[in-house]
Amino acid sequence: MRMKHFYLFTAIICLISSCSPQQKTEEPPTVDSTTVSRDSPTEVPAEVKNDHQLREAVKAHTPPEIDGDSSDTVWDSAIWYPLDQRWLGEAYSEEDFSGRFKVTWSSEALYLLVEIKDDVLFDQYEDPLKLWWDDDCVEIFVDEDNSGGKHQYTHNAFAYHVALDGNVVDMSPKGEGALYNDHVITKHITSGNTSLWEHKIYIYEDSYSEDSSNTPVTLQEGKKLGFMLAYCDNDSSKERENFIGSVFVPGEDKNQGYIDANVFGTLLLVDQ
Ligand SMILES: [Ca+2]
Ligand SMILES: [Ca+2]
Ligand SMILES: [Ca+2]
Ligand SMILES: [Ca+2]
Repeated sequence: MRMKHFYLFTAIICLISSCSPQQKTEEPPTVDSTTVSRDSPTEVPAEVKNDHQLREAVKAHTPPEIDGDSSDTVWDSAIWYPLDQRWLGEAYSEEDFSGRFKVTWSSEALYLLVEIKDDVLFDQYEDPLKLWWDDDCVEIFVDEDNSGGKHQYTHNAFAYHVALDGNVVDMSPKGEGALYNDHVITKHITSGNTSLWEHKIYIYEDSYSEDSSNTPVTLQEGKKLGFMLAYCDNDSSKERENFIGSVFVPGEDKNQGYIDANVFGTLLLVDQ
């Protein structure tokens, strides 16, 4: 009887121990595959833009006058968005830089009010096409169809650098800087350390060509634009000291906006 019990006991132990490892080997792959499909960004095709930082821009029934004065009625009702994401440079003080902006639109264009507090305004290169990103400038990123994707040497998206002297520069498909002064009407007024910039931005499709005449798109309610804003702050250095944007950029290298429109936020045009 004792031996019988022993065999029965041994058989039960064997059964438990032979089942148990099987369960363990089956479970991990199931967990792993779930984890990969849910969390791995490499699973998402690069050309599909994720609508992160989806914000609404409310239509202006009376567009603002571009004069560097924010007393226009439409600005009263628009909300401030922060310009506070450090993309390049060391940590900075409030006195060194702080910024915020408002946005609105009409069928004709997008409008921006940008308030920048910068202790030193610096324009070291008179030539607007020389190292334009190393002078103090407002940088406006626009992707007309919110497609995302690479745009450095194409017009899939634009990165307009608006300089203190009013010149508007972006990298052209020729791989060199070009003036796009008729794309962005700009005016700013500086009082003490605070500059108030107003911009009217005409929106062009990716079919834009330097070699032909181009018509800006007519904006409509419900349209989504890829959009973000930045400021290049230089106070007297050879190269810009800080680059501060309106969108959180994941990863180590946050200076991605001039290459990749996937990092742009998304602006939804609404009419209230
Ligand atoms: Ca105004
Ligand atoms: Ca500064
Ligand atoms: Ca595009
Ligand atoms: Ca500066």
